[in-house]
Amino acid sequence: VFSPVEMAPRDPILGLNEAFAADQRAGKVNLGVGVYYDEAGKVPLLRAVQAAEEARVAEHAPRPYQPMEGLASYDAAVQRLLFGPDSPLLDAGRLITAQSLGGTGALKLGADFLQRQAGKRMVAISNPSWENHRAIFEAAGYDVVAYPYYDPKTHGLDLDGMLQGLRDLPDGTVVILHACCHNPTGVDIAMADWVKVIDVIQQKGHVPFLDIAYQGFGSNLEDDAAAVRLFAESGLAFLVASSFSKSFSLYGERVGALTMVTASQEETAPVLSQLKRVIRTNYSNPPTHGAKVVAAVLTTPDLYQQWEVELGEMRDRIRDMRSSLVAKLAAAGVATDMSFIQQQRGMFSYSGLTAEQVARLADEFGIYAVSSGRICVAALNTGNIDAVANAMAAVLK
Ligand code: PLP
Ligand code: TYF
Repeated sequence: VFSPVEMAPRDPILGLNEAFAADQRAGKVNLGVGVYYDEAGKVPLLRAVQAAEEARVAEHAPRPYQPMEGLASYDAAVQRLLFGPDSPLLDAGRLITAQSLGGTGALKLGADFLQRQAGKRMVAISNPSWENHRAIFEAAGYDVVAYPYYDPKTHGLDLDGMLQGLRDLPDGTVVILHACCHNPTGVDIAMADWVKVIDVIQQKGHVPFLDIAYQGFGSNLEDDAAAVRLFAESGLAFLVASSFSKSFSLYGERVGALTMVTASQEETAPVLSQLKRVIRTNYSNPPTHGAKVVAAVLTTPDLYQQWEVELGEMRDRIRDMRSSLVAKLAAAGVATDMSFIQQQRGMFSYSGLTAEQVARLADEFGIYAVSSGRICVAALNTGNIDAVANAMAAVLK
């Protein structure tokens, strides 16, 4: 049974962890995987999370199965975070939220649901996008196409290309959109331009599927949800995949959610029943711990405030690293204007390094980045940034 099995290709991002681990050099730096590290180079345990966990452990609560759609208080809190506490959608009977295994799990639930229940076979992702978008939807049986997004000449958004690309897709295509802090480019869509994107999507009957994995890493929790809220105001039916891996630094607990906004109250019960079927036939019901912790933080004012402060600290540290990197690259003799790194948002920078330059960074300096040139700015700290800037300068010359 196993003899015909061939080696699968490595994940282009997670595969870097193995190469990094095998590197014996003391000064090695991993700018590959999108994880927030603190100034000490550690994955932080947020104080708000720790407080919620301590309270939870002290409860010595039993561990029954959860409902298929997960913890109700968590699902409701996710909706408030996405749409805002005053959103009319919260009471409109048009929202379905299911706790998921991270943002990845939310995308997979949505992919399976749309295929089985809406007959969807085509999905469009941005060019470029998070590599796993393509992989998840291909594995779910979709044809994956790309719409223009990033313009390497301006290091910015190719808005006209994007709008035309969306117009050129067959009507009713599922369109994956990064709600904020685009992975991998760090280039976001301005609010005035989101209006144009929504307009085309509406005209074409496309199915918007928003991916929000970095809420709080761009400007703040509210502003980073602005695109989601614009879609909410449009009256369209759409889907949202939330991930709390980064914003709560809870990567391994797999905390995410799929939210579906139906077009009318009548649609909600059948959609929920079919979503539960997708869940039941995949993993039955989700784990308890991460959702309990996140729900406690989101629903306890003190902890929420604490969390917002900690998110702000992470965001500010990344911003400091961006300006510092730009300054250090210039000081190291890089003649081209690298200030775009400072304009980009979220954890990543599309540095403009070529695959060859990225390979040299790893070979000659033990500095690992994604071959697309994406670097995780959140992995920089005052201890490694000089080495990174000097190495980047060396390969850019
Ligand atoms: N979507 C995007 C754009 C991401 O960058 C990530 C990163 O991990 C995810 C989804 C998946 O999140 P999770 O780790 O919670 O599955
Ligand atoms: O883009 C990243 O680095 C993160 C982490 O298959 C990640 O989103 C990377 C690859 C992958 C799963 C998560």
